[in-house]
Amino acid sequence: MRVAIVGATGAVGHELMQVLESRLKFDELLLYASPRSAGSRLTFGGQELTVQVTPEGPIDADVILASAGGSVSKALAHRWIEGGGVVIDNSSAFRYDAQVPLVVPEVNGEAALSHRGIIANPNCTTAIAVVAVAPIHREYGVKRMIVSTYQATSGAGQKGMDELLEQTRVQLEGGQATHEVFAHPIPFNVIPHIDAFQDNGYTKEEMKVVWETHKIIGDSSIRVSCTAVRIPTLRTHSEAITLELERPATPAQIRELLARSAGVEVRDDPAAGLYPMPLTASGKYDVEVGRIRESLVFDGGIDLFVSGDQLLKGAALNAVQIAEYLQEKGALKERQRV
Ligand code: A2P
Ligand code: 11C
Repeated sequence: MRVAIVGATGAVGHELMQVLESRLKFDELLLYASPRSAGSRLTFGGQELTVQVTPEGPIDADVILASAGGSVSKALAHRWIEGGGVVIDNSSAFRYDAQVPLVVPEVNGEAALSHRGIIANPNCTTAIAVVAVAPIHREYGVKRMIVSTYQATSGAGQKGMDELLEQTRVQLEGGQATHEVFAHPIPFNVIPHIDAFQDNGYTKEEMKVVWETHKIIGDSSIRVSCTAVRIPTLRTHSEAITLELERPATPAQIRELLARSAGVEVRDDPAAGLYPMPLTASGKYDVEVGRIRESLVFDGGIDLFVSGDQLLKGAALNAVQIAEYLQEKGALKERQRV
């Protein structure tokens, strides 16, 4: 089996290589990026591989993990799969296309089997939320879901992390922090503005949480509202989530349910200082869930807090899990050499 990464030099590309090394069984890796990086060398499994310019035609690989942005995927993904490979796309280019499955393997893995060459990897904020919320929905029926996010700078890629580090240094040295990636200077700030504002006053990031939660969980009757906020951390998105439920649940029942749910680590002992945080969730495959308590607003409802490494479960890990799922189910097509 041959795997290709498009966007190999980016923040998610870097994580894809780490996750691939530790998980998927395959024989050969192809690395692609923009012409800026062509010829540069990256190490994988002790070997140096050369980054090539992303093809504008078929890619000779069984699985193509794409993370080079929506415009690149939109323009080229249909060409890449002409050789019979499947694209697992980390951008938002195809997520809302009815023909394209949007997959979090713990929640709706079987949806991946109906792909027609392209499978979408969800928005990171949504992926992290549904790992915790989907088991609760299955057992207790979620009626309403209110989400407030605390999103790391790496959500905006390597350049987001670079801006946080550089501008923090500028500010600590007495200078005036500037901004290019974010809407305002990010050091010592929080910014309630991720992606473009829509006509309804919500941002696109916030609406992605609504649209994608519906598509992944497969129930568009859930009322979802989100406020998405950028904070000055490097990685891992956190989210405060309030749920109104069809059937009342106690915090103990939710703790017990989540403790046996795939992809979740219950970290919930506030008296001992144990709750989800970027500090502990970064680098982990599981999403940390804690602060599980009775809602004071919805009778029988639940409040909780999650922290999930959005470069992993929100991006690279989820994409590799989809590839693993296809491999396990024998759902990868016989590749035609191109
Ligand atoms: P490059 O490093 O050559 O610019 P991030 O999300 O961290 O910003 O990374 C984006 C990734 O997408 C990088 O690997 C980047 O390559 C790649 N990329 C950006 N634009 C293009 C393009 N037009 N064609 C192919 N790859 C691209
Ligand atoms: C952020 N969640 O933190 C965004 C990045 O839909 O794949 C991911 C955007 C997406 O900025």
